[in-house]
Amino acid sequence: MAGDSSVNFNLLHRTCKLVVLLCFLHISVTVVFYVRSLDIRFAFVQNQQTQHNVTQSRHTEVPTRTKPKEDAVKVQQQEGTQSEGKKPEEPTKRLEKCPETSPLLVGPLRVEFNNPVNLEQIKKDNPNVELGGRFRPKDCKALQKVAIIIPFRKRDEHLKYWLHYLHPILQRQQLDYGVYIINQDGDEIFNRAKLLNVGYTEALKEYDYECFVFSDVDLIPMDDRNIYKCFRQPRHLSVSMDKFGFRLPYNQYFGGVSSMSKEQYLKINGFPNNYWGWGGEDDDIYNRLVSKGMSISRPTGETGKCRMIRHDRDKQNEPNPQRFDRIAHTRETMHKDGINSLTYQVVKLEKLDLFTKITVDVGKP
Ligand SMILES: *[C@@H]1O[C@H](CO)[C@@H](O)[C@H](O)[C@H]1NC(C)=O
Ligand SMILES: [Mn+2]
Repeated sequence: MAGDSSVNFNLLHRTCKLVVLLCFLHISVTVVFYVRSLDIRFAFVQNQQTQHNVTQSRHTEVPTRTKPKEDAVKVQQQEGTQSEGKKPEEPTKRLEKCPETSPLLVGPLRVEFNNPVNLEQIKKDNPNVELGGRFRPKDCKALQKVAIIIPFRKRDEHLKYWLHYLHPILQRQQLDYGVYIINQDGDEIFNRAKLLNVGYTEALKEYDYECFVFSDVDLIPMDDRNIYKCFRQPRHLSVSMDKFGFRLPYNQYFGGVSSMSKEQYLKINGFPNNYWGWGGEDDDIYNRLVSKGMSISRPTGETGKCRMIRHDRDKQNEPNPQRFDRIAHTRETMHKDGINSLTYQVVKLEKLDLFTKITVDVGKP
């Protein structure tokens, strides 16, 4: 009787051990394959980023450089008006939250660059924009505080158009916003992503911004329902550019205009500081987002239409030959290269009527 049960027990014990071992084996195999599939997916993404640009440059590099003359310039009068001659509100007065969708939006807009615009006129057209390019709605409390960061060097003509078109749009969107032009000092090779990091840092010194829109100076939205604010996922706003035939050039494209909340930005350690020259930094940012489990939110192709002001390639912004290699290693480099390793010197800080201009020395490669 006693021997019988010990045999049973032994058998049971061995079976259990076997089962546990099998489970363990199963889990290990699953984990290994899961990790490998992640890597493959990631490699696939990078391959697409690279593929697109290699074919792109073969076919279209030349045509984009051919049309140098622009700037016959036409101003399009926009009736972006706030309520007329009311007395300024008491600062203590409690405002109601602005509605989820602004009632001031008008939808599709005409955008053209045929007539010149001048700063004096833009200032007159936007009397409610305050020093430094700040604005907040008078009659309601904005849903988000948005800093608009624009990397810049020697593009004053483009900046005028940007201000002319964007100030009325942003006011109609009822945002509490500020415009920051981050001007790279000197003639060293351009570093877009590092300038964006500087903009993030400098804007936060001034106001408690919770959302950051990163925009090229030459991109103008063609629909004011494309809201320059932040969403649950990082947002890509310039989704159908005239330059790319009003289509996304590739699915992982994150260049042009994008927005990120403070949390989203910090989660990826900001942007890379070591992309000198043209290209790849936007793909690096995309890789950062994906590697942190985020996805890209976008407006529809219709709402997301925008125009780019035509221009030649800037001097000291040649395609960066290291960019393909860099974007292949984002995941290894992103934790030590980003907002935690940012260094720069502010050379000049100017509060102008329609924007804040911060001239910075970002160093050289
Ligand atoms: C690929 O092309 C896009 C669109 O011009 C650009 O924004 C991106 O930086 C390029 N990426 C690389 C790796 O060259
Ligand atoms: Mn451009």
